[in-house]
Amino acid sequence: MEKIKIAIQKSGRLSEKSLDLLTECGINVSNGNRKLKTDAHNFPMEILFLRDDDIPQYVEQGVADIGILGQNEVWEKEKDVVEIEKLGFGNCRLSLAIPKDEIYTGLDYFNGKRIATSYPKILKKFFREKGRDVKIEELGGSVEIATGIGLADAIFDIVSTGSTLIMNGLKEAEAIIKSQAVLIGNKNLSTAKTELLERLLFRIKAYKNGQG
Ligand code: PRT
Ligand code: ZN
Repeated sequence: MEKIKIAIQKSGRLSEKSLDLLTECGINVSNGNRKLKTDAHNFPMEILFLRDDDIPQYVEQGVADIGILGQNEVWEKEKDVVEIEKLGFGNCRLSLAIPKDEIYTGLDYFNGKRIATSYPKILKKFFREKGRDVKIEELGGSVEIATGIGLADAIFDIVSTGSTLIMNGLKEAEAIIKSQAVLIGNKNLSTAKTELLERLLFRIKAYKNGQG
């Protein structure tokens, strides 16, 4: 029988909750030693454990049929995939933050400033739409230290509680966009896989309704 291949984050903030969601959908996954992939016991599904950054590309290429990841990664990667369903966990926002002693004067503050981020495409698009000129410094991680070491004047990063900003002497200037975990899918699924996706979605929606 055909199986639907789902990509979830191997280890990180969304891993546990992605597996929990499958469990809540009545799909049993044993993942003792975090292999690259494993089969579900009681649903025609194969689970691939990947870095979240790679999931959009794999789903676009059809290496995975569907995937669970943060919308922020979907937007940044700009791959040709469909957003199927919001999942209600992994909530956060993408915000511009500046050194705490600076006086924030609105978006004009950022004119000509250097902004460090791991989300250059989202940021570039934002400032293009707002008609402001900024210099974007792309960083793979530890964006919150960029102002402290003199690499940038501001940062654009994921915020949830805000404590990382405070710890690094920063304050939130603008929350640009909200993000949460979503289910994405390949655009050309076979009929059999589409039916499996429908069965999964039915269970996800039932679970979300139960959650209120
Ligand atoms: O290894 P891999 O590439 O798979 O993982 P990753 O390190 O890229 O991602 P990971 O596990 O950190 O996050 C996965 C997804 O969780 C993100 O893409 C977001 O969609 C979502 N998410 C939700 C968060 C947060 N909340 C969050 N707080 N991702 C990151 N953070 C970080 C943020 O970057 C900052 O450093 O936590 C810090 C801020 O948290 P507060 O609470 O101090 O504001
Ligand atoms: Zn990542």
